[in-house]
Amino acid sequence: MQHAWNSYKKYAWGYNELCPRIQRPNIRSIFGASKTGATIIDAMDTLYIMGLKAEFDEGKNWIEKNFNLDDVDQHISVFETNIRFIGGFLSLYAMTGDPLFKNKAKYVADKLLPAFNTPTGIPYPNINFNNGIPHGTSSVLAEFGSLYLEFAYLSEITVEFIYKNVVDRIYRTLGEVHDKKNLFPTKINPVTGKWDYSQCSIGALGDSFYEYLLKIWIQSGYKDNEMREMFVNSMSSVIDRLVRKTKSGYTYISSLTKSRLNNVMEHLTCYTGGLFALAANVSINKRMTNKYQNLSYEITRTCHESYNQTRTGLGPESFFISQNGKLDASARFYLLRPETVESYFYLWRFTHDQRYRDWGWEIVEALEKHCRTPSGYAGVTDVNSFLVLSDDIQQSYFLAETLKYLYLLFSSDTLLPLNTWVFNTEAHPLPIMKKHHLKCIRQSIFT
Ligand code: DMJ
Repeated sequence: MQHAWNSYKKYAWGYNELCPRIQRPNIRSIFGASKTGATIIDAMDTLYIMGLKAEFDEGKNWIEKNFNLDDVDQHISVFETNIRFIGGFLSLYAMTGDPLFKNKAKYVADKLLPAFNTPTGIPYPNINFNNGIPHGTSSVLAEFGSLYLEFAYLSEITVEFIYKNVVDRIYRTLGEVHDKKNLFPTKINPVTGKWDYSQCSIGALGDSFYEYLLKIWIQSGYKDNEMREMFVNSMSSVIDRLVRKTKSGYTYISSLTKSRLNNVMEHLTCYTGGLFALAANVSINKRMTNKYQNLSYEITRTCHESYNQTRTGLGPESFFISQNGKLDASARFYLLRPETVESYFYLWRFTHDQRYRDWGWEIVEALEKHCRTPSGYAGVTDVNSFLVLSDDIQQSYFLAETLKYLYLLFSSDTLLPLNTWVFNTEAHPLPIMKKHHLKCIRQSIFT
């Protein structure tokens, strides 16, 4: 963490991300070339839990004096801004109680509010912070479905209902435009409410929507029964339609294109090992606990195998395991992604089976060997290559998620216990509500 942070500080301080090899800011970051400090904000809660006080103070000082979105004159993702900036600030507020972070979270959320001004309440995918004009014709399930945890908590701490109201509206609309029996398509037009039925996925474009159904129920103090129902129904469809086993005995989760199964599993889908483990552990549906538990072991084993069989020991972006048990990597790059280690973390917490720490340590070694550069960390272009080439990007989520989950994997369970905290999809922990303070109860989703 110190190597990643110090390198970013030396070569890209204030910019969004670092290119460690050329020792320059990543001007092609999803947040653009401006100095909006995505790496600082994403990394701060990791620094905090690691007790890196000097680095934390540097970050806080930058946030206090320099953080500003007003001049960003380009289309920026509503979702990414929410999970990394708002999620990061809210976690910091929850852990430190410092009002600076609450105010910054509110400032960013206010920048996003114009995006919700659609006939359906489903937000536009992008917004220009400089002029407040939203943009885009197609909204992605994983994106508009991963706003609730942050907006609900923001309403809680500011006692301003607007944030929770806009995200409640999304789920009311979903109740109207979906039959609640089937999987959700991954795209919808936010103006007309018409779905684009071509793809269903619990990986890319769908992933954190499903993750948030479970976590919204947890965040509500296990009270939000509509979210529970949506999660349980969705998981039945996922199990029926997307979960398969290879002839060699590896369970994997695929996606559908025009109702046809794509027989690959994505790295992004590897978070589902942790998702099913969490669902089983909080007993969201007692009848399914064993099933969820088994799936969590099986999927995590498959994802481990996707790392285990490559030359670098890093997992490919997408893969299949063939009849004879051999890994076939269909997209061979590795982007410093966290999903597999995220699953190891949950499985470790729930089982204390040493194998998950051993598997996590294998990742640490592979990262040190193939991703570490003299000035930070970067992904690799081919996990199977003899000559490993770097993609030269130190993703901000590497500090927010990959390093945090690795650290937690080797820490005591009393650090961020799972009966007190729920992690957003960028690994920023938010408190589980002990009781609902809010008077603005959502009208029923299922009318
Ligand atoms: C992260 O930004 C989040 O975990 C998101 O939900 C999915 N993709 C990246 C990491 O791979």
